[in-house]
Parts: sequence; structure tokens; C-alpha cells
Amino acid sequence: MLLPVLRRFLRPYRRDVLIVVVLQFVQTLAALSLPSLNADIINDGVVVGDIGYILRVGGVMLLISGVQVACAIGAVYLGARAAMSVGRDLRHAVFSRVQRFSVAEASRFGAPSLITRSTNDVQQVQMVTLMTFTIIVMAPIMMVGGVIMALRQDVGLSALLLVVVPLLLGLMGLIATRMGPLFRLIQERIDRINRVMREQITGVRVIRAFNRQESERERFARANTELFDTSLRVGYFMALMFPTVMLIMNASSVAVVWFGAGRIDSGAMEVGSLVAFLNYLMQILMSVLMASMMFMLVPRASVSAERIDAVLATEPGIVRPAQPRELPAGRAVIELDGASFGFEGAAEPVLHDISLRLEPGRTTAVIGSTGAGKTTLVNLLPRLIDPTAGAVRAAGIDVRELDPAELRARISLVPQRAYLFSGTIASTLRFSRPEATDEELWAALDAAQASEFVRELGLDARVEQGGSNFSGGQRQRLAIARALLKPADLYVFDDSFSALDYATDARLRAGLPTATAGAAVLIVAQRVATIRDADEIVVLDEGRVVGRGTHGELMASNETYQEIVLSQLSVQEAA
Ligand code: M5T
Ligand code: MG
Repeated sequence: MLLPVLRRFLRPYRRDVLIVVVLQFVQTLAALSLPSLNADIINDGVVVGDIGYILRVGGVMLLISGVQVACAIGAVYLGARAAMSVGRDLRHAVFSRVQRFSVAEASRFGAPSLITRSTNDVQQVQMVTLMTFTIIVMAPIMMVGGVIMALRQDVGLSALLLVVVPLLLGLMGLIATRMGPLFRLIQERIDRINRVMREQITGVRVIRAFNRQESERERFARANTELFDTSLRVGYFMALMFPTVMLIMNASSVAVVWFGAGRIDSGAMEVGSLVAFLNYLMQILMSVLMASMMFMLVPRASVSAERIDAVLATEPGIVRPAQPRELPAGRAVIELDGASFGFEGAAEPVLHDISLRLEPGRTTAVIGSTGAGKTTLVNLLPRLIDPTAGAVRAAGIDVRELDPAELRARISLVPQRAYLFSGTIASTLRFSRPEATDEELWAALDAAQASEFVRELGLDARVEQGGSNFSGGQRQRLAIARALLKPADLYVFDDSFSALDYATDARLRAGLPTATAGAAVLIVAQRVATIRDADEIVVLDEGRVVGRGTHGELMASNETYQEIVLSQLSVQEAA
């Protein structure tokens, strides 16, 4: 998986990559030529006592070293730049893909894994890219070149290479194959650490309330220990590898000197050649070592590339059609037409054959017990999910034929879990309409019954991530103000008044027709008082519409509605 990903993401930088390859090539050739020159100095300069020759060849060696250094600097600079760019582009690709995901795809991966994939996994690929630039070019040239040069120095001694190189290669191969599976495990365990960590942070209040610190600590400790164990096993192999390589290198140096000494003694070889041969041997073994490092890093990066590619290859379930139709100007009527919806893999659909017309100027309410499917119904409207049967229409057009952005521009939603983005009160409100003036902010806050507490804090008061530094009711009202700030054809309130007291709830709803400027309004609630004045009330039970009408009509005829009303009346009376 690594290659296709790299091929795709390195393409914009292929000029840099080409230059890196050339620079590495030159650098390696330079490195290969130095020991031979050194041998010449010894054989023809030092042994004979020719100072001039030593200075001349020494000068050439200095020059070549200079070239080598310059090439190395250039290669590292360009290589690092290209590798980091690949990292940046990968992160960008993952992020923008995830942004296009609908709820279904995002939950298939889960937030912690998506975060690991866009950070740690990208880093693995980035690192291997950088290594590749050096090793892939250098190792083969060095190995082949080294062998040729060694042969030129002394054919007899080169027989040693036939023993040492296969030995080292075999050993490295053995270790590398053992390490591959461990790397996949490491990535999965980092996922787990992320998940536990996230849950602890977001659920800190629940954990404290139930005194679960101890068991949570254990849960984290377990995940942490597992990562530690796997990393340690990788570490053992690494620890084993370096001494082994060193042993082989040094043992073979001893062998070279041993046999070389004999050959020099018998006059078959010169001293300089022995020194050069030793140098070439080191270069060859270094290149074998580097190549095997590659074999070790590549499996890990492949696992990461696979995980990244899985995200990039996932097609969002909800996409913009190739030729979207235009919504006509003016207020659009949005309707559900026999819409059903079932979650992936669930046996029973959550919504059955729902029809609903949301017209300008009318307030529609949906009431039903927990789990009845109210939020699922709401999610169909701005096309956060697509119905499994039936259709959602805006101005008579199936929403699947529209640009989702255009559809969503016409709908303003207060989600059940009022999520506020971090920043100031003003910035979190302007999330729905960046160009809103302060006056408009205050008008929306007034309508949302929030101006009182915001006036005390000021529009520049801090909002923590998610709005966690506000009370549930304050957060709901800020979310309502944010939704009212956006001009829309349809305003949807998903259980948005539940944290408000009765009086505030009533005041807020009384102001809604003005605040929404006569748009269609859909109120989802469990509390009868919140919806009794609606033009039409839809009673939802286990995903089916079991009644519709006004409060009076439903009171007279609908059993489910009566039950709901009675249960709430008795609660009130008892209080
Ligand atoms: C309706 C099921 C859930 C419930 C039904 C989000 C989600 C829900 N469900 C899944 O199986 N998978 C999911 O990812 O769908 O859920 P709802 O529409 O959220 O219910 P509601 O809004 O009427 O409930 P509430 O509590 O907000 O009043 O059976 O198990
Ligand atoms: Mg809900």
C-alpha cells in the first residue's frame, strides 16, 4: 500500500525527488572513490616517500569530499522538504475527506482512530519517505560499487564477501520478518490509548460522580502497558540487531586484516590496498545495514499507509450530484415523503414511512418518547443522512438532486446536543453567519432569551470547546441564538427547550414567529407544554406516525398522545 500512496503524493514533488536522486548518486560515487585514492597515496606516496604525490592526490581527495558534502546537504534539504510536504498533503487529504464523511462513515472509523491516522500514521509514512530518499539510492550503488572497487583492490580477499554479505542479509531478513506484525499491533494500540484518553477527558464528570477513577486508571494502565509491551518487543529486536551487525563487521575486519597480512607478506598485495579494502568492506556492510533498516521501517509505514488509504478510499455516503439542480428563489417547502430509515446492520428500521410537510409560517411539532426516532427524522432534513426508502424533498425536488450546501443554507438547525465551538460568545454565534453585526447578535440573543446572562458576561466572554463552561440551559439558548441568526426557510429545534424552565420556554416560543420571520418551524420535544400551540402535532412511536392533528384533536382521539399528556400532568400535579 505504501507505493501507490507515495506515488500519488510524491507526484507534485517529482522534480525535487529527481534532483535528490542525482545528488545522492554523485555523493555515493564520491564516497566510493575516496578509499582508492587513499590506497594510491599509501602505495605510491607514503611507501615511496613522494611528498608531491601525497599533496596532489590529497588535494583531489579534499575536493571530492567537498563535492560529497555539498551533495549531501542538498539532498537532505530537498529530501526533507519533499517528505514533509508529503506529510502535510496527506494530513490535508485525510482531513478534507473526513469533512465530507457523513455520520455513518465517520463512526465506522471512530474519532480516535481518525486522529491517529492523520497524525501518527502520516508521520510514519513521512519518515520512511525521508529515509527512502537516502537509502534507496545510496544502498544499491554503494553495495555494487563497493564490491567492484573491492575486487579491483584485491580479488583474493573478496572471497570473504561471499561469506559476510549473505550472513548479514539473512540475519537482517530474519529480524525484519519478525518485526513486521509487531508494527501493526503498535498502531492499533496507539488507537486504543487515544480512545481511552478521549473518553476519560470528555467523561471526566461521570467518572468522578460514580467514583470510577480507579477502574478508569486501570483501563488506561492496561492500554498503556500493552503499547509498552509491544514497543519493548520491537526494542529487543532492535537491541539484538545492532550488536550483531557490529560483531559481523568487526569479525570480518579481523578476517580481512588476518588474511591480508598473509598476502602482503607473500607480496601478493600492497599495504594501501588492504586499507582500501577495509574501507570498502565497511561501506558494503553499511549499505546492507541500511537496506535492512528499510526492510524494517517499510512494513510499519505500509501498515500506516494502508490505514491512511482506508480513509482516503472511503467514499462519503452523501455526495454532491454531478449536476445539481437549483433550488428556486423564495421559501421552499421541505417535506418527507414516505421516508424510512434504518441504521447499517440493524434489523429493524428506525423510521417507517414518514410523511411530513413543513410550510412557511406554520409550526409543526414532533412528540414521542425517547428512542422514538425524532432525532433521526431531524437528521434527514438537512441531508445528514439519506432515507433508505421514500424521499426528502425541498420545493418539490428530491434533495439528492441538490447541492447539499445549498439545501443546508436553507435550513437552520439547533441540534439536540448543543455543541458550541471554542472562542468567544460572539464568534460562536457568528459560526452560522460570519457577517452578522453586533445588533443582529443581540436580537438573536433576545429572541433566544439569552441576552440577560450574556449582557453580564459580554459578547467577548470565553467559550470553551463544546461550550463546557456554560450551564445546559445557557448552552441551549446560545445554540438557539446561533440558529436564529441564520436566515432560513426552515428552523428545526431538536429537543432544544428541554433545559429551559416553563416560563422561559413559553416566552421563547412566543417570540419565534417574529424571530424566524415567518419561516417554517419544526419543534421536536418530549414536553407537551412546549408543543401544544403547534399548528400540527405529529405523534411518533417506535418510528411510526401514530397520530397527527392539533392538541385538541389529538387529546380527543389519540391514545398515545393522551398517555403522554396524562403522564406529564401527573408529574406536574404531584410536584
Ligand atoms: C432512534 C437507534 C436508537 C433509537 C433509534 C443515533 C443512533 C440511533 N440508533 C441507532 O441504532 N444507531 C445510532 O447511531 O435509533 O434514535 P433517535 O432518533 O436518536 O431517538 P430520539 O431522538 O427520538 O430520542 P431522544 O432520546 O432524543 O428523545 O432506538 O437506538
Ligand atoms: Mg433525539
